[in-house]
Order: sequence, then C-alpha cells, then structure tokens
Amino acid sequence: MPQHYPFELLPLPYLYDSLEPNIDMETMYFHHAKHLRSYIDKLNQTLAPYPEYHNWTLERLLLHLHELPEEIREDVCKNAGGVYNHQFYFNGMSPSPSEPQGQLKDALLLDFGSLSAFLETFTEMAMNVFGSGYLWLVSDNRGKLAIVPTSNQDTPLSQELYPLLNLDVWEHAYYLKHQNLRANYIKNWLPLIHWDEVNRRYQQALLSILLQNAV
Ligand code: MN3
Repeated sequence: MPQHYPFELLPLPYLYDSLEPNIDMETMYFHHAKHLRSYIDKLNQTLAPYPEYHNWTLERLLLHLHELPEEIREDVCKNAGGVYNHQFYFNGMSPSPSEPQGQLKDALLLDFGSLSAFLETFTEMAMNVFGSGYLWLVSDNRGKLAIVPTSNQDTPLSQELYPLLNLDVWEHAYYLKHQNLRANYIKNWLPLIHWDEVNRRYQQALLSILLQNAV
C-alpha cells in the first residue's frame, strides 16, 4: 500500500546488524531510527494543518510540489525528499547477494560496457558528489540508464527520471565507522546492492514507460 499522511517509520527489511561488517549496527540504527524518523516527524508536522494533502503519497507530493501552498513547499520538498530517499536507500540494500538480471543486465552492458565498468563509474562519481547528497542509477523515459547526483534531499523524480538505486553520501551515512573516508564506505556498500530490488524497480519503470506511450 502506498503511504500517505500520517507517515510512519516502517521497519527495515533486515535487522540493524544484518549488514555487518560492511555497515555497522550503530550507523544503521542512528540512520534509520533517528535521521529517517526526524524527516517523518517534520513532514507530518508540516502537513498536519493541510488536510487536503493527507491522501497524497510521497511520490505525488514530490512530483507536484508546485501545486502546494508556497509556505510549505520548501519544507515538504526537504522532508518528503528525506523520507523518500532514505526508504529507497534502505530498501536498495540487502544482506543476501544478488545480481543484475534480464533487461537490467542487458541495459547495464549496453550503457556502461560491463557491470564492473558501471561499478567503477558509480564509485568515482560518488566520490565526487560535493557536500551532502545522493548518487543515483536512473532510467530515462526510454529505458536508457544514467548515473546522476542530487544535492541535499532533492530526488530525480522532478527530472522525469525513474530512480533505480541510490547511495546516501551524507556524512551521517558513514562517519561513525569511517570518519571522513567516503571511499571506504562506498567500497563496503557495493556488495550490499540489492540487485533483485533494482531489477524489480527497472521492470516497473519499463512498464510505466510502456503504459505512458500507449496513452
Ligand atoms: Mn541519510
């Protein structure tokens, strides 16, 4: 079921210590139970006086920010983005390894040459995200893959892109364990990519693209 107001802190699909040793339990706990919760609380506080938006999903809020009253637009952008980006990040990791399959695998080979070339480019671009933000694997509206950075809690949804995978490179995602060494965090994150979920997201994106073109 798509979520709407009042948004809730959904449990992770794995335990806080399941991603050890790649990501430590303390980092996962603070990131989920403190950082994500704070975005959820602030989003709910912002929307509380506006019942007309209480049945809007996260995606709808983020795709139609310009329709919201100006006085809450920035807070919704920041906090709905914070909830969306974090849920997407947490659900994009898994303690059980999987691999790109089917159309996603084909597209990765076509657009990056090989899986290792993709991982190399992704790593390099993640190192170069300036300040706080995310790095994304996205599909455009023809199914072509690209890697794009976003700042703060912006999402690629507003650029008419379909998000497939994101890496949180805010310092709070790695500082407890790696301090300022983002490279170590990225190296440890790569084996946690939940490719089965990325496959599913790409299938869903291709289906949406097909349905849009059929209209
Ligand atoms: Mn974060």
